[in-house]
Amino acid sequence: MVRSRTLLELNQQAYPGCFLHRSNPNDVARTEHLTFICTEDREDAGPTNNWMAPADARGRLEPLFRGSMRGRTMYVVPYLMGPAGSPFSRVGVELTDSPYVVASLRVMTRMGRVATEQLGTSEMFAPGLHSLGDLDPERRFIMHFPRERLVWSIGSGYGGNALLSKKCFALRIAGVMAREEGWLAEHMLIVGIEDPTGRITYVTAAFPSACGKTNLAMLIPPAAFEGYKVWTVGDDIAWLRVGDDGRLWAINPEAGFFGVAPGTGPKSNPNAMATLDRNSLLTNVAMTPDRLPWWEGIGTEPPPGLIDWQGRAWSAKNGKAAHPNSRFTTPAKQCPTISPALDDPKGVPISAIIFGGRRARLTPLVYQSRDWEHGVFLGASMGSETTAAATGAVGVLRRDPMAMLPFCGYNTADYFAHWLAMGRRLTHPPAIFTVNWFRTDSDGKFLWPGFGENIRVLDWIIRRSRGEGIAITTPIGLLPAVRDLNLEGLALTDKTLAELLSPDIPAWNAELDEQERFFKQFGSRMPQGLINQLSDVRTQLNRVAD
Ligand code: TSX
Ligand code: MN
Repeated sequence: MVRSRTLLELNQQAYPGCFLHRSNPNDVARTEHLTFICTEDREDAGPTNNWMAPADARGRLEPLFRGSMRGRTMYVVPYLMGPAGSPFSRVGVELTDSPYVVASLRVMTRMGRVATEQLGTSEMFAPGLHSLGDLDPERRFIMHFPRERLVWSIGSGYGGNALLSKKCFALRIAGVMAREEGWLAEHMLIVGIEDPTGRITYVTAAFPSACGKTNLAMLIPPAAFEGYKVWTVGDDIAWLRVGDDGRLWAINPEAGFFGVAPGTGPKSNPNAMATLDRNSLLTNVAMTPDRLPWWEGIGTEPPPGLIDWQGRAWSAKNGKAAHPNSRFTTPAKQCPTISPALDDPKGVPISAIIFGGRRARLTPLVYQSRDWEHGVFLGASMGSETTAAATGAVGVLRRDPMAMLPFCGYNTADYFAHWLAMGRRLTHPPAIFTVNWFRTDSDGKFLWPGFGENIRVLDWIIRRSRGEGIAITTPIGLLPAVRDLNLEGLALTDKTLAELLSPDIPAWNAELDEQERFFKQFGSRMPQGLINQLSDVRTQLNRVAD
């Protein structure tokens, strides 16, 4: 790859085993409009997915695949999702003509013999076919055939379009398998939070993109929280099942992190910086004359002679030096806070599930659901404001249930029903919470310091999940008593705290209208339980208002 300039060697003294990859400039992000769920019945894909009949999809792609690998090497990549020897792990096989994809899968999955040994004589693997094709967006498709557990992807070499283990298999296809087999494949980080008594409480958290999921997964508590430590189990995907003990158990099916580089630096995420400085791929970042990787937010000023992500000399008038969706691909086991449980075949027991979003107004810093069904409602009605990192308008509210909108491989209403059914099997369900690190004041300034200080919120969450801590019942859910949040060492005024912790009740009715509109698109497939949750909140709100 170095010889063919698919990879450029980075400075091997400072970044041993690290290489830069520059993708085609028209191929820098997942392409949701070219991503399809191919089921016989359109309703099984649902209104939030692109749909194509399986025969039509095959007919469209067969001519594109025919001869597409001619003159290239085809790699056959068996990989294991989940710890070796775990009954909850699954095998995939990707055929690809991209050596960059192979190298990425080597970091992101457990590749090779460990996978074929786990498979044994079974034929239960998820097949994936991938070709770069000609990289023309007009001939780019990512097709999912849930019935055959099959993915066909052509025309893109990028991340979630091409590493079929990740979004295609571990979320969309595994989600279909999970529904049939009674488990969940979720877009969630997993962390263990150790408190000063040495007890570790595991939580999962679902956030849409641009909310700092990887940063939260690698959080370092501030000085006031001596004795607390966050153990990183995963930053993107959780496979969840009901254990024999009636609790929810999680594994991270991945073995690496595919994180957004810009904004990652020694202040925002020192653990990520210490992870990615060896044996890592950097995609579409800038490079200094010393061949060091560079991106906006890495903590240094852009040095003279900087080369941008497209290999051009950079100057301030060129805009960003690194692509906003530039990435690091780095082994999880190099993370200083990696949890030994990453390789535990039984996974970790989950005490709390967190749903988060980016909301400048309205939603409080944190609140707890009344019960599982109300918690599923909180997940299903999630919304987040768009940032410059995504395409389209900035600051627009986008509904993103459980942060799964682009990753649910079947009808999202059926997915909600599956969440409700899972709850009925959990005799010890995790407590469910909503968080919002992004509340702003009238001047647009962030009210909450975020980052490491979020441990203060996590501390309340883990105490609540044990049945401790103090909450105030409100129409929207259970809010923390201000005196029950450990705010030692933080200089927040009473006014700021009140603003952070109070729901905007008058505005909440409009929010419910929006949520209702979102639910209505699913018609009669929408579970009645969630419709009831919505009207319960409305009734309680208006009782308070009266
Ligand atoms: O990742 C973030 N987290 C979670 C960290 C564990 N970000 C970055 C989001 C983009 C990916 C945050 N940004 C967080 C946060 O908690 N909070 C904010 C908003 C914010 C930004 C800058 C400051 C404070 C809050 N700076 C100062 O207060 C100096
Ligand atoms: Mn993700």
